[in-house]
Amino acid sequence: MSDDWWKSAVVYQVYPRSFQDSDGDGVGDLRGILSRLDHLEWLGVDVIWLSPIYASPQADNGYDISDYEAIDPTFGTLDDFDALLTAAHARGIKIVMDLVVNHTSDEHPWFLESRSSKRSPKRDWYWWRPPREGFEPGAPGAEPTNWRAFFSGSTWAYDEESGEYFLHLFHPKQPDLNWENPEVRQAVYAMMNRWLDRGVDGFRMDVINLISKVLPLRDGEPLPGGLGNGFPLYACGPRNHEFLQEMHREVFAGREGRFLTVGETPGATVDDAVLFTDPARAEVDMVFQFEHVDVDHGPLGKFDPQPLDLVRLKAILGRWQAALGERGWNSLYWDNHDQPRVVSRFGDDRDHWAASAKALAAVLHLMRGTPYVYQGEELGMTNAGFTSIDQYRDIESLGAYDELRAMDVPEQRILDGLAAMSRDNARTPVQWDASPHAGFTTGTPWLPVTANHAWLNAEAQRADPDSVAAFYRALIALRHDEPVVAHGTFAMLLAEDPQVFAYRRVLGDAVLTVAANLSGQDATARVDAAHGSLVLHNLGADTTPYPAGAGEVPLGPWEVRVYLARQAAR
Ligand code: ISL
Repeated sequence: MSDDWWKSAVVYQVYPRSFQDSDGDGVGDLRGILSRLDHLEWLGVDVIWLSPIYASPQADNGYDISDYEAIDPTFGTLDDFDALLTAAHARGIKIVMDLVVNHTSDEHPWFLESRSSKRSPKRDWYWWRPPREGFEPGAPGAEPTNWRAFFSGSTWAYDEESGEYFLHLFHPKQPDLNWENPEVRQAVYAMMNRWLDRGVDGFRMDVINLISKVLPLRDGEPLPGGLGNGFPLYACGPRNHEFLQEMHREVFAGREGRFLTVGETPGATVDDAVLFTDPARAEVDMVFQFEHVDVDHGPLGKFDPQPLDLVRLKAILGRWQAALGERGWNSLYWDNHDQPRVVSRFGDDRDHWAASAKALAAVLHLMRGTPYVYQGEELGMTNAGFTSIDQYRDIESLGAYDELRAMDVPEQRILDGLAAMSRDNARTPVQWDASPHAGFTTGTPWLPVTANHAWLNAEAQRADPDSVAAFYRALIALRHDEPVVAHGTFAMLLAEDPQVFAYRRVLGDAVLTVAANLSGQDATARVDAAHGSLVLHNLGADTTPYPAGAGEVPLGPWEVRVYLARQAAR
């Protein structure tokens, strides 16, 4: 297996809470995942990325960790984990763990110790600061900087005991670790090493571009509402690359195994990503960029979504394709546990549900990079359809609701924004079958199962060769069988076309042409001729070789055609 085996791999993200429950408590667990490995093997994925299963108060569904080396009882035991790892490996599937080390839970012993006294040896493991000069401790405006937290409010929480504030870029239950302190870094590396010794195959690193803050901490540009934008002062900060190179040396460098590392890097530019992923720099294999999933955010932010501008989306993805590939590497994703369902967001989940799910899958998977499938995406699962605030569980959604209400945004507008964009859209239980709770649990699911599971479910789709799931399976097989998919060059075609997403991949004598109509109206893709066979198609059984006419591919609503030709190397 070569060092860059992950270039031809497909990763499947499991969000354990919503994947499969085995004990009837309504929350998914490790034994549940074990019982569904058949599905993942059938799909053909190479790697599972497991969202956090560590001990956690679950304020942010496990992204608030109180013990990095224990399994949360909700999900099972270390024995259950080992059994899952062994069973996955036996099927040739690797497991990549979520690594959440920008912050811990406020219930982590490190933080409890840090909080216990100003003289605690771990005081400096977190970011403690006195109130702003001239302000009474705890008084409005006394926060050490004006930064706005990701999930609403200030990034600073006041601790009455010591009269100081601690930093939390996310929720107050997620205090930021101080990566300037070498003991913190060594503790993280030691923990990572123990997981690798246990047999895991790598890490997905949560917000790993936020770990280095600009010193001294200072105010950001003012935002409407009184707080400020600290983002430029902690995203891709001054020591970010140094820390990742150190991590690589301390954790991965001496090991024999073949790992996958992917850094989650909100706000990273293409130039940042090249630095993070250039193999010569030994940082991470790839990063999750956000430009393409922020494309529809409106003036009020994420919960103010705008119609998709396809030309803009293609320009963003094309730019990432051009910059990463020879040097550095892309990850490819539409969905994860923080994003709404792509078929509801960029597709058409009413009139062209299956076709649009497949067309979006094809344009994503056949670009250059490593594709990620988020659980249920392979079934074309849709947004949750919640209409009232009581139905939401996600702290980001609940925080945004309160904040937008306080800004006098009309309630219906907020609810529409949440219905389109809430993270809970991705978190409803996986729809395994048509039974009352979709085969997810025998109890009451922690978040309701979407009603369309009666017809939209894995059991039905695995029996149907034309299903969305069968199409994902074919895409994954194509990547495994045809090296041009993983390794070919990329050229965007028809960049200005507002309906068609088309591109060409070339490797040696193989030429792969992808033409997709991402609209509900007929379209024509004028892509220059390269004779070949139709290897994937999402509508009916047409196998017309390309081109049908002179370099013109007629495309019905949401139709995608993928042609593979062999020709003399260019
Ligand atoms: O989902 C988001 C808000 O729109 C993102 O800003 C998200 O918070 C950001 O991508 C970081 O996400 C990761 O870290 C968070 C956690 O809540 C997310 O689930 C995780 O993916 C804090 O650990």
